[in-house]
Amino acid sequence: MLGKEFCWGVSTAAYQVEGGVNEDGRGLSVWDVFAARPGAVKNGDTGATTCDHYRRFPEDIGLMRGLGLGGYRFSVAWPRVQPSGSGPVNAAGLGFYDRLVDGLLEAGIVPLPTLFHWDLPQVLEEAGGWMARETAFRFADYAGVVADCLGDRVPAWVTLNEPFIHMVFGYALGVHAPGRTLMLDAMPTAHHQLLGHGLAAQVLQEHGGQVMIANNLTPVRAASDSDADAAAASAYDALHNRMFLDPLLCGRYPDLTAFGVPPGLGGSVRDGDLEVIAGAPLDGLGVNYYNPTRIAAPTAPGLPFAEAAIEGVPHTAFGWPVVPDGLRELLVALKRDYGHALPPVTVTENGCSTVDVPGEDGAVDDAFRIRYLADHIDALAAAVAEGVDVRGYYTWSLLDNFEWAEGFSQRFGLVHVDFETLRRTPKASYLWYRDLIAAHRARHGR
Ligand code: IFM
Repeated sequence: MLGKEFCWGVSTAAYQVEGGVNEDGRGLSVWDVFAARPGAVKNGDTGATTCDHYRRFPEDIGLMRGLGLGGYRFSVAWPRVQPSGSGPVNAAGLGFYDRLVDGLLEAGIVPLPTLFHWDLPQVLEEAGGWMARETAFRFADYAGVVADCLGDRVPAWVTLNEPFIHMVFGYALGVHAPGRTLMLDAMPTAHHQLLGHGLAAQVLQEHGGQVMIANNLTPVRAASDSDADAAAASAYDALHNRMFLDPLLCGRYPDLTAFGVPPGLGGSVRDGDLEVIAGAPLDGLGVNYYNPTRIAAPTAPGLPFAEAAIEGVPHTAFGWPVVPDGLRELLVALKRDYGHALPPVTVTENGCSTVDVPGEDGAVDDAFRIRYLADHIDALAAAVAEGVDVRGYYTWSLLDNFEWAEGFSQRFGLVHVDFETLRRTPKASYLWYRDLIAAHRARHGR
């Protein structure tokens, strides 16, 4: 049974929903530059307008109020606040988040801002991006600027969103901004993001805020009982999960020698860094869960693992396997592996893309999403019954939005967005989530 204070929320991110990229002195982000590259994003889509949340946020808060939400996780666009990534603060850009936070509080919704959801100011990318150690210090300065403005009304912050995905897609493979293809040489971006987290966490905690980080985590399953598959699965787990949890929760990096990475991540870890990363203890761990990963031994030289398909389960429109029990498995394993070092957990993202087309009556019947959400929430409740301290569940996402390299082709929202007219239409899943939240509240007399 989920407790009285359990927080039901939705998540979004700035570049995916805001639009308004030229409004009020916002600087360029790496995503503006990347999306302008021919072929980088499906159909040449960009986040220039997307859902126009920048202007339509009062309507979107109305939709959230209609859901009876406890929390809204959004991200702050660093280039709106500091167009050059450091130095002068853009009061008009910061003013948007000031109004957003006030609007949320008026609607009885707790704001949960993420400070970095992949839209680095382009000026910082030109100085090395997250490959440069300096970026960690600029991030902490920026966190202080935002906390000075919003800290009186924001009880908790998420520093980074999915540093693993940002490292791999943005810097190793180049399929996300900034589009660099460094492969294993991208490892320093993991350390610099985590160092930035640690430095920012100190600043945020000095402002009286609680600190979380949102990691994309996956339970890793070996494709067979063979020793080779087990070793490959363990290597993948070290890269995807433990590289971003062990430093935060235990103050050390896992063994990455299977990747040819010497201790100290190729020289990027300096004396004292791990104390900074683990030194401002997390008040909560954000878990973004979408699916488990099945791993086999490599079949070609290069990486020490190969990804294997998960068959016999439904798949989302994106082709991601739907395995709700993977969420229970993941949460229970976190408690088993990290014990008392594990802070309370919040599921900061979970959701699916489906092909959602309004019917003749305008309604969007996304039964697949309802089943997906219901089954994952059941899995979460099962983990709680097994003793995991889970404080909230934020579904991805409130609105259909700009899905990075997939542009507008993947719809994750509880609310359908017509990207021509920007008209919002609550889907069947919106009504279902509203009723779920109302029933939970009624059970707890709230
Ligand atoms: O849209 C993304 C989000 O930005 C980060 N987590 C996964 C979501 C779905 O791909």
